[in-house]
Amino acid sequence: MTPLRGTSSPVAVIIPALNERDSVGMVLDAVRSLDFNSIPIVVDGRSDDGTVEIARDKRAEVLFQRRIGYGDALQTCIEWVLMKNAAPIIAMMDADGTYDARDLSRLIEPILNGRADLAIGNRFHDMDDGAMTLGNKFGNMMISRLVSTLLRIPVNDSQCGIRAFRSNLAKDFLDCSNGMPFATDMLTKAVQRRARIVEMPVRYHNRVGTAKLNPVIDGAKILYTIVLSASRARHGFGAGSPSLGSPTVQRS
Ligand SMILES: Nc1nc2c(ncn2[C@@H]2O[C@H](COP(=O)(O)OP(=O)(O)OP(=O)(O)O)[C@@H](O)[C@H]2O)c(=O)[nH]1
Ligand SMILES: [Mg+2]
Repeated sequence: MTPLRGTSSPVAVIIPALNERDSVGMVLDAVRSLDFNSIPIVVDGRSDDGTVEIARDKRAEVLFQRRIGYGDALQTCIEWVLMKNAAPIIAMMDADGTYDARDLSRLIEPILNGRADLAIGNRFHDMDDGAMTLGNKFGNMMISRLVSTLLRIPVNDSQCGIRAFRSNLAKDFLDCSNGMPFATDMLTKAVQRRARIVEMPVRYHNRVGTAKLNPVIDGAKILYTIVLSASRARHGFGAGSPSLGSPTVQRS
């Protein structure tokens, strides 16, 4: 892998967490052990199982989201990063132990070397047995096919939760869905900004702790969002190109 370029700034790593005490510490340790400087930020959904205390013990920034939902948590945190002007690149990954923090390096690399504005993982490349139920796998593949066709982007895993993007792009993500459809909304906004999107293979492990996602209810909401977003996107494609600077990252 090409070495990470630049020396000036860290990467903000947003970690949404809702009752993830059995995995959040491990995730933070893994982020800290990466070969670039990071600001790990746990954005909590009012956990009552000690998640926040563990995150604080690990010296992560801890934010409390304003409302409820996965998308609201991410938007709370993105707004904080932008307000603080904390990092030129923002990454995100779950607190449940499913993603491998080492894949963050792979995701930020195309952004650093100027090839992409947003990098998204593809879990179908390297998935542990049982990490995704057959139903979820099928649903994810169908949704991804739909997203990729409607938005005309080469994405095979549109709901993947490990991503990295330029902070300059992030303002557009602040009026997205508060729930799980946030993941799709982000892609729509990026396409409207004519951002360059790349997909990188990532690992996907079995979850620690209990799922917060309801495959049927959340799946239906995601589908609804796709149809809505796609029709909006078709009307918004003329919005113009982003003026995105060159981010750099501080190596530890
Ligand atoms: N702050 C916050 N975090 C949330 C919320 N809902 C889910 N999360 C976190 O967001 C991440 C993704 O949620 P998951 O329940 O793992 O959803 P998923 O990855 O689609 O589903 P699984 O395949 O079951 O893991 C996890 O780290 C959750 O703890 C929420 O409402 N608020
Ligand atoms: Mg998960």
